Amino acid sequence: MLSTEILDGATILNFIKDEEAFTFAVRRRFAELDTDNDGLLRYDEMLKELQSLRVIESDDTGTVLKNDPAKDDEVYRSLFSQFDHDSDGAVSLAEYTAETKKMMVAIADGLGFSPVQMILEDDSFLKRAVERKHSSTV
Ligand SMILES: [Ca+2]
Ligand SMILES: [Ca+2]
Repeated sequence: MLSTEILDGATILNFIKDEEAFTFAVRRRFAELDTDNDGLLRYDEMLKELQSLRVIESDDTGTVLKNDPAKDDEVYRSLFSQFDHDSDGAVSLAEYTAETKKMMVAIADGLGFSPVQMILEDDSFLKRAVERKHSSTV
């Protein structure tokens, strides 16, 4: 499921700074992706995550870009190698956590203080950041 949410950099950074909430979300997502439960994410297991990262990719004006199927495989493989720090062909929980944090910070930096509309997957990290913001502002 996809939904449209308003997001700014502070929302994402606050989520990352909340070590407990962030670690919990990372572990839960990792377990969801690790379909054979061997504690490692291989390329085909990571594909779903990489696809959700592509959805939030945006140009300079903050517009969400549609995926380009022709270039997708190449892009996903290069994203995967970014996660796979030791290049052993699999992403460990430590690699996944480190890289996810880095990407969230990069996205937050890109957003700055001006909120933008983003299309988010229901189980994505950014969606959880938004949900966390809603629940903490009550
Ligand atoms: Ca696995
Ligand atoms: Ca690795």
